[in-house]
Amino acid sequence: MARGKLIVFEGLDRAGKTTQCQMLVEALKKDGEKVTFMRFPDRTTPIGQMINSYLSGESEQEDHVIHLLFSANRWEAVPKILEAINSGTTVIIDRYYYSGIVYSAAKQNPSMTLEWCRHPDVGLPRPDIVVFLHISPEDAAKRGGYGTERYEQKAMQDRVRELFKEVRQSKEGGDFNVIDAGGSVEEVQESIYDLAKGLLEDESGPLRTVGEW
Ligand code: 2DT
Repeated sequence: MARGKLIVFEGLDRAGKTTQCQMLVEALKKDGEKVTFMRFPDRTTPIGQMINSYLSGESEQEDHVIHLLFSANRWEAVPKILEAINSGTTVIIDRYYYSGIVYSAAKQNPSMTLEWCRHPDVGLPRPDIVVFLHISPEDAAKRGGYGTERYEQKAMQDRVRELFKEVRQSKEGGDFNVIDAGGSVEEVQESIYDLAKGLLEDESGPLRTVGEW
């Protein structure tokens, strides 16, 4: 039996990640594919509840601590991810460690470079592809204001945009497939669906792990 694939969605707020992710899951299920959906942060676990309380502003955490909690929230899901993939189920994830490193580095804490932020995630399952939904600042603005959670402010989002660019230019940039998210929901979905179908048809080697930069 072929292993399942690991597909991650990333992008800025307002790019339509969650909608597109869920549409892809439904479309692939309709085709009879075995797929499962996950998202990070997973706010349902005890660690996830601490993250949720931080994001909503109910609690404070030191910058490094919250960074490590986000990473721990991924590590605690690894057995589930591997089990699915090994049993032939494709795992589709809304945000992963790329969000983890860029949002933390965007805080501009002097000891939290992209490289430092990336360390705790080294060894995680590495996605077969990253679907990066690209949206211009103008189009993002047209889609309405930001929400009320921590990080949902323009200055932070501008830094996140720049840092995502750096990640896409790094050694693992080849994993990224940049999709223009400025079109209609249906147009964007069509490009993503084609990309995912191509991947599912591909023979693939063993699942890789996230390596050092
Ligand atoms: P959602 O709006 O998608 O629930 O994201 N974030 C996310 C981090 O700072 N570090 C991480 O590791 C992850 C996965 C991005 C909530 C916010 O959490 C940020 C937005």
